[in-house]
Amino acid sequence: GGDSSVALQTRPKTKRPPMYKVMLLNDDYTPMEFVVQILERFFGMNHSQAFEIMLTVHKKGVAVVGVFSHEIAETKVTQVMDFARRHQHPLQCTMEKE
Ligand code: NFA
Repeated sequence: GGDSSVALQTRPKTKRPPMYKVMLLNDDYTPMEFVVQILERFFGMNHSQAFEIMLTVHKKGVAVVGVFSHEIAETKVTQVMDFARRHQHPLQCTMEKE
């Protein structure tokens, strides 16, 4: 850093890998129970937790459904998008760095 392009290491590097929020987006067509099923199947929630998060997405438009490493987050997004497409529902799932 500075004028010399030498990094002055003032403290030990303990940087953790970035984590990614996985989010579900509301739409007008995907059945509520299908969203609940997704949250149970891919995010390990019980029915009560899943119903609560589904309602949050329904009412607020979006909700974080989990926080994962990049690789796991990508896998979750792909699993949800593939499952929704196979059932012909427009449900959208995205990820975003925390
Ligand atoms: N809004 C959808 C409905 O009324 C339910 C839904 C919830 C869809 C959460 C997507 C995400 N059928």
